[in-house]
Amino acid sequence: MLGNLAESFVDEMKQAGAALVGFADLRSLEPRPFPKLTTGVALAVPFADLSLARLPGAPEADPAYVEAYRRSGQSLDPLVTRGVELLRAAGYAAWGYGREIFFDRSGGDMNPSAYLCAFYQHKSTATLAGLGWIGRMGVLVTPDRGPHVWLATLVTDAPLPLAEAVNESRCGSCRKCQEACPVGAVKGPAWQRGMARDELIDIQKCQAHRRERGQNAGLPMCGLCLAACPFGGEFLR
Ligand code: B12
Ligand code: SF4
Ligand code: SF4
Repeated sequence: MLGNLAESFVDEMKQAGAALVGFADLRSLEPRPFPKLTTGVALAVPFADLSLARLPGAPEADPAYVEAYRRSGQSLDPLVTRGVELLRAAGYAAWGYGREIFFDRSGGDMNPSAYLCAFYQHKSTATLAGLGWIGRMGVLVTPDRGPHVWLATLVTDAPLPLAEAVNESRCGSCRKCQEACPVGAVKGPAWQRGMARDELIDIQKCQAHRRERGQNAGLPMCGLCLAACPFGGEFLR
C-alpha cells in the first residue's frame, strides 16, 4: 500500500505525463549527487507514438522520428519541475534532473573525464526503483513499455515506499537488438547489476553509426536496437 503522499504524488506525476513512477533506495550509489537525499524517484515518459524509426533498415534516420524525439524529450523538464514543487510543498528537500535541468547547477550533465558518460545515470535510479532491467543493448527495458521511454530522476528525503531493485536481465534467450544493430555494437552478454557499460556495448561503434545515420537530420540518431525489442511493441503505432 502506498501512503497518502506517495499516492497523490504518483497520480500527479502520471497526469503530468509519466507512464511509470518508482521509488529507489539510493544508498548503494556512491557518490550521490546530494548525499543526504537517499531516495530516488525514477520517472519514465513514453516516447512519442512515432517511436524509434519504425523503418528498420533505412539508411538514414527517419526525419519524423527525429522530430518526435526532439519533441517528446521536451516533456521531461516540466515533469521534474512539477515533481520538485510537489515534494517541496509537502516540506521535503528535492532536486530534479530532466533534459536541460541537471543536478549539477553549474549547468552541465556530462562528465568530461569519461567518454560519453554523464555525472549521473537515470538508468541506475530506474533499476533501483524496480522499473526494469538493462537490455543487451545497454538501455533500460520495462516490462510494459519496453525500452520506448525517456527517463528522468528526482532525489529527495521524503518518506516514500521504496521498491525492490531489479538486479539482473529479463531478456531471456532473446537477441533481437544484437541482431538488429548494423555495426555489431551490441556485444551480447545479459546484464547483471555491477556490469560496466563496455561489457554490453561498444559505444564508439554505436556513436560513429549514430553520427553517420543522423547526418541528414543534423543530430546523431539511431535506435534500431530499441525498435527491435519485443517488449512494449503494443504501445507503438
Ligand atoms: C551519454 C548518453 C548516450 C551515449 C552513450 C550511451 C550509453 N549507453 O551510455 C550515446 C550518445 C551513444 C547515446 C545513445 C543513445 N541514447 Co543516450 N544517453 C546518454 C546519457 C546522457 C548518459 C549515459 C551515461 O552516463 N552512460 C555511461 C554509463 C556508465 O552508464 P549507463 O549505460 O547510462 O548506465 C549504466 C548504469 O546505470 C548501470 N546500472 C544500472 N543499474 C545500476 C544500479 C547501481 C547501483 C549502479 C551503481 C549502476 C547501475 O548499468 C547501466 C548500463 O551499463 C543518458 C542520460 C543520463 N544521464 O542517464 C542518455 C540516455 C541513456 N539515452 C537514451 C536514449 C534514448 C538513447 C538512444 C536510443 C538515442 C537514439 N535514438 O539514438 C541511443 C541508444 C544507444 C544505446 N544502445 O545505448 C535514454 C535511454 C532511455 C532508456 N529507456 O533507457 C537516456 C536515459 C536519456 C533519457 N533522459 O531518457 N546516449
Ligand atoms: S543505437 Fe544503433 S548503432 Fe547504437 S547499438 Fe543501437 S542499433 Fe547499434
Ligand atoms: S531486444 Fe531482446 S535482448 Fe534486446 S533488450 Fe529487448 S528483450 Fe533484451
